[in-house]
Amino acid sequence: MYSEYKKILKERLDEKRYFHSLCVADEAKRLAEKIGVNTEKAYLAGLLHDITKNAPKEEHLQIFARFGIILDDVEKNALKLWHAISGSLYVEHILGINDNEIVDAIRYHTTAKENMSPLCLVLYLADFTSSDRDYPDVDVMRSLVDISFNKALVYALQYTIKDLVDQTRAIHFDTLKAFNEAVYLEDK
Ligand code: DGI
Ligand code: FE
Ligand code: FE
Repeated sequence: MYSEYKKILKERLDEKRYFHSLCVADEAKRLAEKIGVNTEKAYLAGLLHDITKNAPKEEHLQIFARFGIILDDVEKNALKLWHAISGSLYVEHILGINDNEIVDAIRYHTTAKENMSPLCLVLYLADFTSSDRDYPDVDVMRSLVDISFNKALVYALQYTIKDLVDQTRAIHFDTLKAFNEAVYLEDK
């Protein structure tokens, strides 16, 4: 399925990132089934979510200029956040995928945000639990996602925020707002 997109991804991504994209697509489909989200959309969002991950800095900047994107201070200083923005623009305007939910899920797959759509949440979590992932707490994340998406969201954001603090890197407001909202929901 989606052989045209896979061909483009193969050209744009290194082998590891291409494999990661296939794994996230499969995981997004699996998670989508659990909560009644359109599985084809979830697969496609997973497949394309890192499409600009291996792009050089200049290509991100070109895309931002072309579509009038102005980065905020945190984004300016965090190159790792750029591929979510440029990737969503690439998917919408260059691949011509006219699906707001898919474009939005890709846009926020790195920071998450407040009030995420079910598809957005599925993609955010699938990026943490895909079969290629191998970080110290991956087993905890995988068991949490089978219990409660919100518990898994709290854990993923907690893990990300702790890690950023340890590395003395700035935390995006979308990340913080997503964390606060997920925590409030757990406390209810
Ligand atoms: O692209 P992937 O590696 O599959 O995963 P991703 O898109 O979730 O990117 C993960 C990276 O993004 C990781 O190095 C941490 C970084 N990141 C996530 N949220 C924030 C952030 N970096 C900063 N500076 N601030 C954030 O809020
Ligand atoms: Fe990413
Ligand atoms: Fe990813």
